[in-house]
Amino acid sequence: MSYEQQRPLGNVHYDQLNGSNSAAAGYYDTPYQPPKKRRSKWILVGCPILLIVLIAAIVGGVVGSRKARDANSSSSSSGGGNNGQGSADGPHQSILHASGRFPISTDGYFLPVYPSTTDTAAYGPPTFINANNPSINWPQDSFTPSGQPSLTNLRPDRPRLVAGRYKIQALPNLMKGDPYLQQWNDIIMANATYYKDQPAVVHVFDGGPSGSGILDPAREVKQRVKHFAYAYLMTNDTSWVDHTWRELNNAIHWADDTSQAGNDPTDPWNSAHFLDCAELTATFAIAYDWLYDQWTDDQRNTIRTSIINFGLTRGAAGYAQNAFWTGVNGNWNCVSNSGLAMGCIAIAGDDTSGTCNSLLPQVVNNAAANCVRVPTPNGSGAETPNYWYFAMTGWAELTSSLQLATGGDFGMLNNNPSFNLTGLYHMYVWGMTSLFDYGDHGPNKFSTSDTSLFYMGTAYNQPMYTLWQRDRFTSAEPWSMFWYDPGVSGAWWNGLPIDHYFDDNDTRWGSMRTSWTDNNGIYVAMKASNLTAHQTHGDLDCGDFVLDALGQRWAGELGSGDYLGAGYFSSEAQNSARWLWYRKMTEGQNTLSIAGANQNVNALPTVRFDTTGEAQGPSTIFDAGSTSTAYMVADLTSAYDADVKRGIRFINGRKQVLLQDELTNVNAVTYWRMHTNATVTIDGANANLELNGKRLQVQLLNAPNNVQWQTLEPVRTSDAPQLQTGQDPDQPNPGVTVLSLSIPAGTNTIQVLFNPQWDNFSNFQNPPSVALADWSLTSH
Ligand SMILES: *[C@@H]1O[C@H](CO)[C@@H](O)[C@H](O)[C@H]1NC(C)=O
Ligand SMILES: *[C@@H]1O[C@H](CO)[C@@H](O)[C@H](O)[C@H]1NC(C)=O
Ligand SMILES: *[C@@H]1O[C@H](CO)[C@@H](O)[C@H](O)[C@H]1NC(C)=O
Ligand SMILES: *[C@@H]1O[C@H](CO)[C@@H](O)[C@H](O)[C@H]1NC(C)=O
Ligand SMILES: *[C@@H]1O[C@H](CO)[C@@H](O)[C@H](O)[C@H]1NC(C)=O
Ligand SMILES: *[C@@H]1O[C@H](CO)[C@@H](O)[C@H](O)[C@H]1NC(C)=O
Ligand SMILES: *[C@@H]1O[C@H](CO)[C@@H](O)[C@H](O)[C@H]1NC(C)=O
Ligand SMILES: *[C@@H]1O[C@H](CO)[C@@H](O)[C@H](O)[C@H]1NC(C)=O
Ligand SMILES: *[C@H]1O[C@H](CO)[C@@H](O)[C@@H](O)[C@H]1NC(C)=O
Repeated sequence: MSYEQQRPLGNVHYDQLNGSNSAAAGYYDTPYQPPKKRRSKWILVGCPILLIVLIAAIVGGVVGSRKARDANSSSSSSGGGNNGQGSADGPHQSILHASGRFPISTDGYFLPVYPSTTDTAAYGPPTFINANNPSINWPQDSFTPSGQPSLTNLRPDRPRLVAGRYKIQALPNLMKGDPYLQQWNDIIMANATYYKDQPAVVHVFDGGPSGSGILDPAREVKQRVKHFAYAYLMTNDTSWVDHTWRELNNAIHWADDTSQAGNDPTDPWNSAHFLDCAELTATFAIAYDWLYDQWTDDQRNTIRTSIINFGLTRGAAGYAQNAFWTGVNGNWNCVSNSGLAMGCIAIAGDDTSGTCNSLLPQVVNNAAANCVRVPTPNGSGAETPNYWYFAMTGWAELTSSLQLATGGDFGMLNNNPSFNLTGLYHMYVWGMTSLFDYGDHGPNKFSTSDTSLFYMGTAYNQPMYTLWQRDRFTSAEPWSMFWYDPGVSGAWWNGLPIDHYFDDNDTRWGSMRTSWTDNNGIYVAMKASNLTAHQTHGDLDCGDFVLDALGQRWAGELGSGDYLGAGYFSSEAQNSARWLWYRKMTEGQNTLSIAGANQNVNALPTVRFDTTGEAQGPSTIFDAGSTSTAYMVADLTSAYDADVKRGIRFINGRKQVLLQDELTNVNAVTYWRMHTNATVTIDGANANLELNGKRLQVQLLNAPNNVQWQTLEPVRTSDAPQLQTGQDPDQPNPGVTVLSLSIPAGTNTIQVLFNPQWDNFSNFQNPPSVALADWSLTSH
């Protein structure tokens, strides 16, 4: 039986929880939005105050770190740190202390804003991990297994999960010298204080017990318990233990009331939707392990038997039944196995049931064969950029705990030789506002983050991952405190190419930008790959692109559809109900559709990508130069069963973007569609877009007869596949306009030029007309 058939109906249903069937469904599971636009139920229900606290904390952190930097400018650098006025004079070990945090603020999308400076020394080339300075490094772990690492030979001290005692002891001192650690600690403590004052997490079935379970509440409990347990470790204040117990006790008993539909006191962690069960198993494991000495015998027994009865035996049953998640290269495998392994490691030595004797090896071997395949051979996430977060959080929790507890990684690091590339995927899939967020966005993240990059940075000796991640606001969470390597030095952008082509059949896409440090520049990304093999989280989107410029997203994605819509996850087959929803069908993407039809799910476009290959240097000011360019040309014939090619490129030294489509002997009308939040005014061949006070001119060049701009509502055309009778409706997409062209049947070339209206640049050029087959690095 395929996993599609066994799979419960989706993960989580934001809209029903939220009380509104809002278009934001796709967005509010990702926290990376400007606060005013973010509409998570979490924000709506309880968080304005927290948000203010946080913003204050972030600003405070920046100000505070600048103070620290100023205070030390004379001792550790010749000219006052790296906010643009000085340079580090000596060997690089002083840079971290001298510099404080690199970003001077965050922008409207919470992305780091770097000071404009050509002071290259400040960013300390090369990037490296300075392992020899004890004042900025973790101490050595004194535990080394005798003989081969073994799942039955665990370290003698606790914690065994994520955070070693040797790190907990070293942290207060390291924090004093590292403004990043200090700031995260402050935010974590503030968040812990906020959570403790909230009522215990409410048990709510999302879409009913037969729907998608209790994943949101499970992850909220995990988020709180992580924070509370961390707060205890940092303060020895036992009230944090009491707050932890309150949440645990709640999550043991929240299904006791059997008059509520779906409640089952013997299965309060909802093992039918196993992610919920796995996340709660991990939560209880952390509480058990991190606070081991603080529990009464009764509490410890209760936590342990809950882990066994509500978590591990359910996982063992899943294995006995070959549950779908035991065989997939997606987040389900990583999260499920991680929870089970953490549960087993936490109770090892205390477990008289013997449940883990066979379960732990099974889980670890399974993860090392399946979870590790989430990164494709070039490092892309097998599902979507947002689902990557769930898979990688599970992977990092599991792998870091294995390493800490046993001294070994059991294949989690190197069974997939491309695993070390997946941090690059995450960096390149981030544009200058937000992710190239194709496909489903996934449920709310809560305890899920991208701080796995810290763990990867250390495990694969890739300091750039650590340097990139530490400037993200998402880093203020407890795992960061132990995964982060404070010995890093330099700038992640130093030497990093601005373009990258991810050349995998399953997820083939190109990422092109003007700079790593100027969020007002241009980011353009396009994909053209296998439409299946994405765990039913993809869209029919060959040729789909996003465009950022001037700090705005001009061409964007619509996000997830209705996870509880009947058939939403039914299959990736051509006739799947999934492809009848607007947000998943071809018309809902920024690409072409021939007479409204969906693309062929068996498409496998071929792609030509090239770049002049510039890498940014250590300066935050970067101009790739007037001959710099990159392009991606995709032959989309297999997607349409018609001769269709699409190319996108920079022209004019990366100041403009050209999108060109070539349609040859196409026998029906073709719709060119782009979704935008901008206000669109049409002026002949120009569509003038305005968004948050910024402007983008979209110019139609050499238009064939009668092809002209029009604006449409973000809904399907009458030509497109229609919803079936009784099928759940589309979500509305308020604020979104479709900029569109109708291209008549026959042979046509369509050229669209994007000109961002910077204050300081107006030297736009009209490119020559060059067939896609002749595009090269010097053709324009
Ligand atoms: C600042 O410099 C002083 C003197 O060198 C040193 O003792 C102190 O630890 C430094 N503080 C930080 C935050 O680096
Ligand atoms: C908490 O207790 C541990 C163990 O006794 C000790 O090492 C640590 O310094 C204490 N931390 C604080 C903040 O008091
Ligand atoms: C990406 O995949 C292509 C095609 O399989 C391969 O040639 C290339 O070496 C890979 N790149 C990296 C960085 O692994
Ligand atoms: C990834 O690992 C492979 C094999 O160990 C190695 O050849 C490659 O250089 C690594 N790449 C990165 C970016 O670490
Ligand atoms: C990608 O697909 C093509 C066409 O089916 C095939 O020839 C090629 O071997 C595939 N590449 C990989 C790495 O699987
Ligand atoms: C124009 O100035 C802004 C702000 O100083 C800068 O971010 C941007 O890169 C500049 N644009 C161009 C095209 O030079
Ligand atoms: C596309 O994905 C499917 C799985 O859905 C796989 O069977 C097929 O081989 C893939 N195509 C290529 C060319 O890799
Ligand atoms: C509109 O803005 C929201 C919030 O920033 C974003 O998530 C979405 O992708 C945008 N939509 C489009 C079509 O650009
Ligand atoms: C405290 O910190 C976070 C994130 O870490 C920030 O996004 C806030 O959202 C706040 N919240 C959390 C995490 O709860």
